[in-house]
Amino acid sequence: MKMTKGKSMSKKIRTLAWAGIGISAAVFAAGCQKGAVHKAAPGLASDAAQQVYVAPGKHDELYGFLSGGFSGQVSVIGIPSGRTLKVLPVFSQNPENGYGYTEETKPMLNTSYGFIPWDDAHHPQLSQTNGEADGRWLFINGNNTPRIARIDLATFETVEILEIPNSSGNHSSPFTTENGEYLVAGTRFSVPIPQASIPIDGRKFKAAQSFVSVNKETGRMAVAFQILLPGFDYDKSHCGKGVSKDWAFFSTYNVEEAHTLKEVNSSQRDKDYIAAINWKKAEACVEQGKFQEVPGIHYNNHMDEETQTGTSEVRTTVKTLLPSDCPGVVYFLPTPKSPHGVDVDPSGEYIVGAGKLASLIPVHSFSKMIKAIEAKAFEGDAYGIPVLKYADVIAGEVDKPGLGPLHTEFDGKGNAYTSMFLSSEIVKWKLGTWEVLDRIPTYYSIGHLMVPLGDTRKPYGKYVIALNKITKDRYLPTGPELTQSAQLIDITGEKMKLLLDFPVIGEPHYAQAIPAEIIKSKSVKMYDLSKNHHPHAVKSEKETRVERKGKAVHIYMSTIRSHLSPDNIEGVNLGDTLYFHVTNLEQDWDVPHGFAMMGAQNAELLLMPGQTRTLKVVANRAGIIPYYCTDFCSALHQEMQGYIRVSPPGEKVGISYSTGKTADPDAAGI
Ligand code: RUQ
Ligand code: CUA
Repeated sequence: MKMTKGKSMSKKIRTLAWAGIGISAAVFAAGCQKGAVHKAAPGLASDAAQQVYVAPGKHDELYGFLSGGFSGQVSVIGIPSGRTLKVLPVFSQNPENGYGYTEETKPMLNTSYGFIPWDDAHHPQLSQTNGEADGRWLFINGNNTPRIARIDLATFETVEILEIPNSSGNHSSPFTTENGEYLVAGTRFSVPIPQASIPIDGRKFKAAQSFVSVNKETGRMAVAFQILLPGFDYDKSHCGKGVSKDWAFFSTYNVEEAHTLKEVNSSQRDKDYIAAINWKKAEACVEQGKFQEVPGIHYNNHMDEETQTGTSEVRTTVKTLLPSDCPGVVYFLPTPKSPHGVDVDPSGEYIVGAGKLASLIPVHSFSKMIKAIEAKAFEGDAYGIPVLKYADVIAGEVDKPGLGPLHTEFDGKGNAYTSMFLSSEIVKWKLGTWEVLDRIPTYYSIGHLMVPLGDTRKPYGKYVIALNKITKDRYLPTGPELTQSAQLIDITGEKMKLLLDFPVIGEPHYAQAIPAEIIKSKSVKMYDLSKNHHPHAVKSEKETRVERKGKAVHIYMSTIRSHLSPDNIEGVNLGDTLYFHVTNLEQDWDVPHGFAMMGAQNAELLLMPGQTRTLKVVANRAGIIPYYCTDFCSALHQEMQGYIRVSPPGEKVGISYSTGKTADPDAAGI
């Protein structure tokens, strides 16, 4: 959680200071004071209210997608208002609509570890074509049980989840190549590959960095290949663009390979690396058969559009490429002090490292890197991987930017914005001259920041959003646990201007945003009932029925304003398993119905028009059990209900029920 994170970071700095490594106690104290509670919000623009005010009935300018962090979900907000529009269930079960509880959606959460109903979701990434966001899909990583999810931006639903084999902490993920060929997915932890029970000294650990292919038409993902790198820790990644579009960059820390007291032992050297991977070359080597097929069990779960049902496919191996079998595929760029973020500017020439513990921001030059590679000017190698010379590849350094740089975004006008966790601010600096142009405090302890489209070739450089780790006094107190906080900042002028604070859900790490126009008109309003090929769908009330199959009772139910059909079901026995296959027959926008049964052991169903979902319930109490619609759908919503008679052992009652007449929704709906 945020407090713990803040605390552990402070502890790390203090420990380092005592160990005499780079950062003094005075600096720690300064960071600490900054992190403390500020009084007002200095620098609030006088016209801020006008800039964020979206009049009732008016739409926001941009969609924002915030990762939920430990909530496992994604929230959709409007920018500039900061209003929450929707929470999209991704890795966590969501009782509100039954995601992860229904028979159709449960398969989405299958993994090789079993059914995992939660994850830690960090980095949303919009799909790109030619380096620009195309508004088709949003990808996001599951950090804990390595997975990548794909959300369809027409329906805003999670339609695919791919498990990443042989990865341990899918953190530097999922970042797209500029034409969407691959998502890169780096592992945070190194482990034995293949997994084995061996002493934890790290010497035999390896890191599998994955390249996930994305089908251009369907979006379907697959682990194309993995590259096996030395057993360091890997933090973030980003793909190149423009001149560097064939490359991907991963930050590393703990090149010391320490596996105890990491906060001290992994920070002994003054430089770690950024790994530069030539994915085009890797792809060619794989095509030439230079890979090994190694064990790597992983699930690929997909929501079928026609049947509206999720299925899991299991794959057992993965293609693995050893750098030694593909010379030139990877190089290390020395980068000061445990780099966290690695961000590529819109031209693709500059690669910005952000050493969490460094007192400068190093910017590498892609063209200098290529020159140094061609000249074979290496300072040595690490496990056979050539290490370039810092002086050869560095384009420039931003001097004294602040403390604790984490992430950098770009405005497309030649400026970069870096978040400073310890000094709790955003620092604006100039690409090419490296001079600091402006700084603005954030409340408090910023992690990621996001300029809409700020990691594409065409940033929408109007705002930057600060995603802060500590909230303290910014809102009314809500007991020990506080919401996390975001801040909207205007970056159109010379000086950054604070416009708005808004609370967020979970812990947004990274975020993405896209002009509303790109997505809005494609938004699906309902599912077409005539195209619903769910095996248990009903197309009209005439088809609604109850069927017994041994100890299972299948209830084919429909919802339409304002009744559930069938209702008054008899002939269910104690201990029977009930399958409520419920179809919402409505064909009108924004007319969902809900379904809940007293004592159901899972959640409700929330059915969109034209959708079928199945709730599996064990009849575990004899008597008369009510069920009803949970969504206030019409003036007669409260009439949408029914009963199930559950017979105790020994009572013999045959299946019976009553079905509704086909109602005219337009006549009934109010
Ligand atoms: S990471 S700030 Cu995944 Cu930087 Cu969170
Ligand atoms: Cu349907 Cu309330």
